[in-house]
Amino acid sequence: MLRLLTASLLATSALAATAAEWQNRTIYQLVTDRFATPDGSGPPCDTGDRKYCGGTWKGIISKLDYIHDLGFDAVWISPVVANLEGNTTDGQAYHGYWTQDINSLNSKFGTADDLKALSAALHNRSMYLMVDVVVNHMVSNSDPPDYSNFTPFSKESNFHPECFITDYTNQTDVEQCWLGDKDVPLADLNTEADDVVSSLNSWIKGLVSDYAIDGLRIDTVKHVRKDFWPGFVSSAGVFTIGEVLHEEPSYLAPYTKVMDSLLDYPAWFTLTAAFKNNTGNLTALATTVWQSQASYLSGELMVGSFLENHDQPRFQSLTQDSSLIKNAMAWPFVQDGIPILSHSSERIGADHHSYPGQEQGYTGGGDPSNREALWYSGYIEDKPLVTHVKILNEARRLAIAANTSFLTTAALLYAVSESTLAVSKPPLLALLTNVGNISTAATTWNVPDAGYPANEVLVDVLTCNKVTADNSGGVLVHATSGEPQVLLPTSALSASGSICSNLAAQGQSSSALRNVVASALPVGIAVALVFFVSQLTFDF
Ligand code: ABC
Ligand code: CA
Repeated sequence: MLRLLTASLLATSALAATAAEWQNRTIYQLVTDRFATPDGSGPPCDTGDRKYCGGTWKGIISKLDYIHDLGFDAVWISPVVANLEGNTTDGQAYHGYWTQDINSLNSKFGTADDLKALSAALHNRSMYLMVDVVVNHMVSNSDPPDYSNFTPFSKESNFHPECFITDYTNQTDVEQCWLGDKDVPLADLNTEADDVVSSLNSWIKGLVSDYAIDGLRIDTVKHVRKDFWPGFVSSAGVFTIGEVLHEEPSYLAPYTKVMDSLLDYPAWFTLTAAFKNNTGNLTALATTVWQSQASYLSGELMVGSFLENHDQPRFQSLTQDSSLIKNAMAWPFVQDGIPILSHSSERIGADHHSYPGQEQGYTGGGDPSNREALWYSGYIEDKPLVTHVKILNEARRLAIAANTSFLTTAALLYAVSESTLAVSKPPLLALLTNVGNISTAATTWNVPDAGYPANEVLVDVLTCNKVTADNSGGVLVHATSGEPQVLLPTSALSASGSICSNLAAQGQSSSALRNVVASALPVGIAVALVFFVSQLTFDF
């Protein structure tokens, strides 16, 4: 009975709101139009056409088991509001970023009930819903825009005067001039005007509560004045992660004070450069991380870490080297911050060429060729990189369970050279290299201060090979074919888990179990509390 009540409660309310509650999660990013169709069909979808292909919220519901199987417990979906209809020189609004009416939903993706059902289906699996939102602009296919097409901002005075951004070093330009071009202008909202601000704030409050949204990904954050954000974020009342597309940690740092989290773009730039070939520089990645750890409000602990997204060329378009790919894919899962995997990441695998028409997608560069329909993949899980992702998710979960301060302790970066890097987040030690899979050079990670108990038995969870710490707890490991290693003590493994479970240390399983129970407890209490409060509200 209690179980039933709890389940129905979860179905109708947001599970969680705060940054702390998002921190132990991993996020699966999908492009709603390209993820799954409601009837399971696989219509043709040529990314180059830039047209709607048929993915919907109902489609996402039908494939939640797939996302859950991969080990993710949060899903970031495309913007949900009504967009510009019809064709433009840049195609259709299939990505959802071309807002016309913030008070209506994008009917191409489904109905209000469908979106509520998606939210409920996620909550029933104890997963979170993250919705992408845009407040910087409304989008038109004429210049000047026909402002009467916009809701509720139907007056020219709701917008900054038209000027396209030309100088990205001029912050006033970046904030008050327009993105896009004369063919598809992104009319820049006057976010200095009080009426615009209050409309946006009450809109976001309503959206979050109507659809029981657990968190927001906020678009184009650097294009709106910084002091707009605290009011918006507090109106939203849930976790917020912002997009500030810039290479420099020093540019992002002030934005870490106005919302919970930022996408870790600076590290993405150096991550990509570090692993795209064997002449990349891992020291540069470490330097970016050190700068971010030193200058962001919560260091790197609250960033959203990613290798791919819908705006950037897929990593596999830069290299086909399986070791480089595995190293780069490991990064978001082994560092500080919240791992995010874009739905394009897991599709590569030895068998991808068996899907007709996929060639372009698998080597695709940037927008729009990085936005392929996932239905071409058949959602097959038996692929090397799908397994890689599952293990990385599980390893992170085990590390969190084994160390209550895992999420609040900054990673230490060791053994840094141009070709090697060790990332220590006890009890996890990740060993990365960019020498590549044809490397015959002797590559060694030497981490004398890894901090393990003397002679602790560790396991590389990617291979289940054992590694033993030396008598001062240090680790010295040789790479094989440029593969990464992700080490955990056998005591952190779970005998009933899915990775290297036969190596789970005997006699340690009860302590591991205790930790799991301890970390599950607050969730139980929270659920009970929410239930209690909702009963109160109901009664009065
Ligand atoms: C459409 C077409 C594209 C075409 C483009 C011009 O127009 O589809 O083929 O190339 C949405 C759609 C896009 C669409 C745009 C515009 O709208 O998804 O397909 O492109 O109509 C966010 C979202 C993004 C979304 C929007 C708009 C914003 O994630 O999906 O796009 O709501 C800027 C913004 C950033 C934005 C991005 C697309 O544009 O800041 O928020 N993303 C420099 C600037 C960046 C700028 C970037 C653009 O160029 O500094 O601010 O991003 O490419 C480094 C430098 C960086 C530099 C990069 C490119 O290189 O250090 O500074 O970034 O070396
Ligand atoms: Ca703006």
